[in-house]
This record gives sequence, structure tokens and C-alpha cells, in this order.
Amino acid sequence: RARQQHVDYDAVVVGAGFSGLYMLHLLREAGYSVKVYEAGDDVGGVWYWNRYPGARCDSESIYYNYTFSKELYEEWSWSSRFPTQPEILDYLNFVADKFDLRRDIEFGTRVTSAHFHEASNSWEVTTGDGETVRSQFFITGVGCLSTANLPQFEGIDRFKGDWYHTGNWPHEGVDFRGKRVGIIGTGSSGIQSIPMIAKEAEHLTVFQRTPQYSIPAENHPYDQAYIEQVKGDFENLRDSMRHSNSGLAIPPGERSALEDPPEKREKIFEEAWNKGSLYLLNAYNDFMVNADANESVSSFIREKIGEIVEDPEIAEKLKPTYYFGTKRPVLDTDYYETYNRDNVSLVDVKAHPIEEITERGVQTSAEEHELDIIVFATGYDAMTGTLLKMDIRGRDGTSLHDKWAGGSSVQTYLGLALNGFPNMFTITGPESPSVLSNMPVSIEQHVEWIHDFIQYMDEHNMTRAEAEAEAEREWSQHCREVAEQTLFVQTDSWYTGANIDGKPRGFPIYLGGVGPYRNICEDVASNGYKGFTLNSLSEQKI
Ligand code: NA7
Repeated sequence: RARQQHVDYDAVVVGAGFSGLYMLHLLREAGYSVKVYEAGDDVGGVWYWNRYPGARCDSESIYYNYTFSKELYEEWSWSSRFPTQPEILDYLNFVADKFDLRRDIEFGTRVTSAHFHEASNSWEVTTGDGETVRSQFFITGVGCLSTANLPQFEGIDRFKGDWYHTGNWPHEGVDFRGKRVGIIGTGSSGIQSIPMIAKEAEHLTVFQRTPQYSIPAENHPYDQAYIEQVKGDFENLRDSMRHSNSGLAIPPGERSALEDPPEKREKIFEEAWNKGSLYLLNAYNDFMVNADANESVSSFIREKIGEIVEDPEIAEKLKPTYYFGTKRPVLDTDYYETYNRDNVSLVDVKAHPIEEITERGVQTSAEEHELDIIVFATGYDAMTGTLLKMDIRGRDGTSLHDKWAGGSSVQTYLGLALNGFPNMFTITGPESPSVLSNMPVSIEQHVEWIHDFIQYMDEHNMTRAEAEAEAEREWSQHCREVAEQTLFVQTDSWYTGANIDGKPRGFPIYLGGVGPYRNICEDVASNGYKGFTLNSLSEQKI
């Protein structure tokens, strides 16, 4: 039963991925009534949809899980260093079963709108099937990379073959045997699936717009001794993740890459490359702020590409020129090696752009490529796309779309709350560090902070919390100032919005690091949720 009058639930949560599942668990344990709406037919969020061949997480398994329950951490064992999509989905199902979460989740149901009603201090939430419920709190757990980007190529409806987007993959899989396959896009999704598809297809044509830096994942099965050692070190592991910069317990570089002579640097790069994962990115501490330091590691990777790829012309095409790390670094298994296969070809669509999709395949400005299957690995409308797809209206009927001017002036307070949108919280929202971190760590921090805030409001008889305009303005400005000190803003990427036609540019990510951000949020909480206006129903301010 909801605590406030005239509502159906204390909280409505959107999404049943890592965020929504934990939010449900925590609020329900504290005695709140919660309803979760999930568009998919089961739990998992992005891991429910991303079923393309080779889909894996690029956080190491031991870090890519909840840490709120030691018992849960001990009960679950990952089979290899980087978890596959099916294994992550199994894990989330295990969590949903263990905590009996499904009974409060409505699957196959998309939230289409959420409108705040001032008089009743409630959110009216409407779903695709026309159902409307009211809740005191409206909490989004919609992920940062959950709205697929399908570029508007002319003629896609004419294509006689089959086409798929990696972010919305058929559950029954795709049979590539004997097929001429084309894949558009070489981000993480493309780079993970290309080696797998190449092994199966008759021929694979990769349409590359921007070459990417990819590092060998060095994936391997975990052995029992290692699993036990990690579990035995649970508290330390959790603390170091929570107070790290990235949410991973990978030690950060301690000095500038320019402090070491080239031979020593090369040795350190070589060791980090062989370790796999993101060790190379963390080899020194100034890759993201110093162009020369960045060039030292960027050129190291370019040389590796030249060594791995046998055909020098193809190798040149695969060498990136942007600053390493300013697009999300990719981890791979045999990505560059795949270009040594006879059945794989690389098409540079920056030199010869895709003009249209024809009945037979892909027409670039140079030639037509005949294909049976096209795979779009073209990414997501990141961070803001899924939020803006819902018709969210706050106080005075202002829409989120208008507040953010269609995305060109994204402003939030801590990436968690919005001025004008009382009692609404955004788990992993824009202007938090989440999307650049190991997600579960960031998610837990947000969920726990929101839960604590709701409890605090109850304890102080407050029913409404709204981020103040000034606090929001200052936070957004701080985010921008930090970003502008880095090389990130100099590269077109999904971080800046450049990957979506017509999307306004910005940089809605807090780059100050997971640990420092956690301290900022804790400081806000321990100062009576500074930056928020709190009201009781009688509108009394504290
Ligand atoms: P990404 O990283 O956004 O990659 C998308 C790829 O698709 C990238 O290579 C794009 O080239 C390419 N792309 C996008 N639109 C086009 C058009 N119109 N023509 C040609 N090529 C295009 O998405 P992913 O799904 O791989 O990964 C997303 C994140 O998920 C990843 O970073 C992890 O954090 C998990 P571009 O670079 O824009 O020139």
C-alpha cells in the first residue's frame, strides 16, 4: 500500500535491467510499494536485447556484478574473464529469482508518458497499452545505451535480403552459413561480432566509417582457485571499485607518459597490451589530458595493427587517427586478425560514403556490394535518447524535451534529478559518470542514494523534493568545465552526440571519476540534501 494518499504506488520504476532490479529490491525491502515497467518480456535490460554473436561485457566479470550482498557475490560464479551476454542474462535472472523480483514487474510494457500533477503531488504514468497509474516517485532505470540508432539510409525497405540491428537481435539467432553478409559499423558491437560472423559467413564485407583502437581482451576461463581468492577478498574489492575512477579495480597510472624515455614506455605499453582489458588505458595518468602523451599510446596501437594485419593497405585503413580513449575503447578477440581471412573485405565509407540501400545490397559512391544479410552495428542514441522518447512532463506541464531544448542544453543536478521535475530520479542519468564507468558500481551508488533520500524525506515528513535551478546550473557548468580540460571533447563520438544525425552536441558525462563523484553525492546527502527544495504537502519548507 502506498504511503501517500491518492496514488497507486510509492514509486514507479522504468526498466528491469541492473538499475530497475536493484531499485525495486531496495525500496521494497524498506516497505515501499513499487511497480516496475519493462519493455522486454523478461529481465535484463540491454542484456535482454543485445544477443548478437560475440556480445560480451568489457568490464571483467568479477567487477561486473552487484556488490550489495556478500551472499549473492558468493553464490554466483562467472566462468570467464569477460562475461558473455547469455551469462549476464543468466546472472540477472538468478538475481530476480533470489529476491523474488518478478512479481512487481510488468513485462512487455513500455512507459510512454509520465506527467507530474502538482495538486496531488503525484506522477501519472501511462504505458503503451493505455494503462495509467499514479505514484509519488518516478524513477528511470532505462540505461545509457538502449535506444538503437538506425541511420536513415535511403532504400532500406527495398532490400530483398534480411537486416538486423545488433541492439535488437532475434532471439532465435541468425544463420550466416553460406551467406554474403555486410556489417555497417565498427564500434564495440561491430568489433565483437565481426570475427564471429566471419567464421560462419561465406563472405563478410565490413563497412567502416571511422577506424577504432581495439585492444586484445585476453579473455580466458576462470579457474576455481582464482574465483575463491576473489570471493575471499570481497570487501577490499568492493571498496576499491567504489572509490576508483572508473568503478574497476584496475590501478590507475601514476605518472605522465612523457616522464619515461621511449624504450621504457614501450616496455610498459607492451606489458599492458599483453594483460588485456583496460590496462593500456591506465598505463599512465595523462592520456586524456595531454595530446603528446596520448600520441605515444595511440601510435603504439597503430603499430600493433600494422604488425597483425598482413595486407599493408588494409592495415592503413584500419589505423585510427583520433586520440585513443576519446571514443569508448574497444576490447576484442581476434578483431584485426580477422582481416587476414580470405572471406573478409573492408570498405572505407568515409572515402566512399554509403549512398543508399538497394534491392541487392549496399550502394556506396564507388560501387554496389551485393549482400544477403546486412547487420547494422550502428550504435545508440546514447544517454538522452531513451529518456526523450518518453513524454515526460514536470511542473507546469514543461516537457523534458523542451527543458533540454531537444537535447542541446542537457542540464541535471548530479545526473540524478532535474529542476522542474519534482520526485523524479534518473539512475545513471546524463551528467553522472555512469556511462564511462563499470556500470553496476555506478548503478548501486545511484540506487542507494535515491533510496536513502526517499527515506530521509519520510523521516522528515517531506513529500516533495526538487532540484534547485541554481544547483543544477552549477553542476552542469562543473561537468562542462571538467570535460573541456580533456581531449574527449575534441573527438566526434556518441559521448558528444555526434553519432546521431541532427543531435545537438554536448558532453553530458561527469569526468571527475566514480570515487570523487560518490563523495560529492554523500556530501549533498549529509548536508540535508543541499541543492534540493523539500516540501511537505502543506508546502512548508524546511
Ligand atoms: P558505437 O560505438 O556508437 O559504434 C557505431 C558504429 O557505427 C561506429 O563505427 C560508427 O561510425 C558507425 N556508424 C554509425 N552511423 C553510421 C553511418 N550512417 N554510416 C556508417 N557508419 C555508421 O556503437 P556500438 O553498438 O558498437 O557500441 C556502443 C557502446 O555499447 C560501446 O561503446 C560500449 O560502451 C557498449 P563513426 O565512429 O560514428 O564514424
